[in-house]
Parts: sequence; C-alpha cells; structure tokens
Amino acid sequence: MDIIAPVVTPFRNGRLDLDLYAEHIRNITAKGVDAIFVAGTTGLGPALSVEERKALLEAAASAARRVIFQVGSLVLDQALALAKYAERFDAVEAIASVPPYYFPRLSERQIAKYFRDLCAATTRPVYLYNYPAAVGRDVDAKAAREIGCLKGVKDTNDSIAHTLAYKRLMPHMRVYNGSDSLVLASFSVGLDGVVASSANYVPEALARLREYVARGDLERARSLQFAIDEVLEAARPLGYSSAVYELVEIFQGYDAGEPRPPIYPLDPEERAWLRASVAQARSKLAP
Ligand code: FW2
Repeated sequence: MDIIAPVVTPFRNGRLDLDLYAEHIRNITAKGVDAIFVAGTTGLGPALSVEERKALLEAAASAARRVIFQVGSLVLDQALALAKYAERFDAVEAIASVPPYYFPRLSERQIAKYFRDLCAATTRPVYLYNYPAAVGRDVDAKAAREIGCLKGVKDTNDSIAHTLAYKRLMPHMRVYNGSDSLVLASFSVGLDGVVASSANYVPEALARLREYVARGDLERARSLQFAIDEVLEAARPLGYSSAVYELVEIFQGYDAGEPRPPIYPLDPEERAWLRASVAQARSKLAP
C-alpha cells in the first residue's frame, strides 16, 4: 500500500523555488513516502503554466524514484504536450488528469474522449484524478470503466464506498483515495494506497499508521488518524491549500516557501494561531 505525496509547490517572490521543491521531496521520501504526485491540488496544478509544470516534473524526477504527473488542462493540446514531455523521465510511472472542469455541460462522451485522447498520446499508464468537489462532476466507477483505457484512479472523495467501487468494477486498476481523513480506512480496506496532502508534513506518522494497520494494531492506527483529523480541522478555516506550507514548517522544521496568489499565504496572526491550534495533535503525531 503506497503513501503518495501530492507535493506543495514552493514559490518565492512569485517564482518557483525548484531547489526547495527537490529538497522537500528528498526529505519526505526518506521518511516513508513512496511516490510523488506532481501538480495536483496541493501542488496548485491548475494554477501553473505548462512551463512551470514541466520544470516541476524535471525536479521531481531528479529527486524521487516514483512520480505521477498530473497534466489536466482545459486546453487539450497542453495536457497532451505535458503527457508527451513526461516520456523523457524514467521515474514517471503514470500520467494523471482531472476531467475537464468548470464547464458543467460537457457530456459523459466528451469526458471519455478527453481521457482516450490522453491515453493515445502516451505510453505510460493513465490515471483518473476524480475530485468532484473541485471539478464539479463525478467520474464514478461505471463512467471510468466506460472510458476503457484507464489504469488507475485517485478518488478524492469522503466516501470509501465510492472509492472501493472502482476496485470492484476494475480489479486490476490501481485505486487510491485522496482524502486525508480516510487514510486509516483506505489502508484497512486494502486499497492500493493513499494520496494524502498530510504526507507533506507528517510522512513519518503516515508510515507508522500503515505499519499499525499491517500489524492489526487498529487502536494505535486510529489515534494517529484522529490526530491528523485535528490538524485538518484547525487548518481548513484558514484555507487548507495555504495552510499546508505552514504545516510543513511546523512539523518538519523548514520553510516550505509560499503559495502564489490568489492562493494567498497565511498572515502572521493566522500562522501563530495555526501553530498553537495544532500543538496537541503535534505531540500525538511526534515520531
Ligand atoms: C492532491 C491530492 C490530495 C487532495 C486533497 C484535496 O492532489 O493534492 O485531493 O488534499 O484537499 O491528491
């Protein structure tokens, strides 16, 4: 069961800090993360240019052995170009994409065609990144099966039953849940793993949680999950995408850079409040 980190994308003065990006990836992979998800939600993928996404991929491929590259775009040619670019890197084990978003009146047939075009453009496996809350529509297990060429799915969904349905209908598919509050559930029902933003700040705790589940020590596993839930609850009102940067600093002890507006960085009061609010959870999650 994999722990996959959708890594934060660090900016400094509006520019990517690629050295920091690679350094962060090296740190979390040394602490139990198995693979890196580049340009996902936590990585601000839809807010990045094609050139920025290529640069991130190059840095990730130099720092990790296993990389999944999120190429979703509202411009099909950009998604295809990113998928083709990824062929240069041995570390890329799959291409992932959100379905075309924002436009609510795309038909199921059009969404299927988008994924088939992606599959045709690459020799790498193509994974669906299903995130209905962000994308505005759900590509569920039945719709994913109809597409025909998908080899995996990351389902960011608070229903574990929804995620399990992919495995039921397509047993050979790699199936990951993307919700930080379902790490324990995902490991317990035997999914292929999790794509958890918390892997940016508590990779050791996720590795321990997986270990506890493997040993059948569900009580300890549950208390780690609950501590992660406390962190999520504290961070969400501040804007979770921005809070993740601060959480890396709080838990891992180094500056993880800043997001890029309109994902505004936290202000000093918010940072102090977050640090104080996660103090208890921090002692429960300590290695
Ligand atoms: C990503 C993830 C995790 C997210 C989740 C959304 O790409 O960032 O889906 O943290 O809040 O897979």
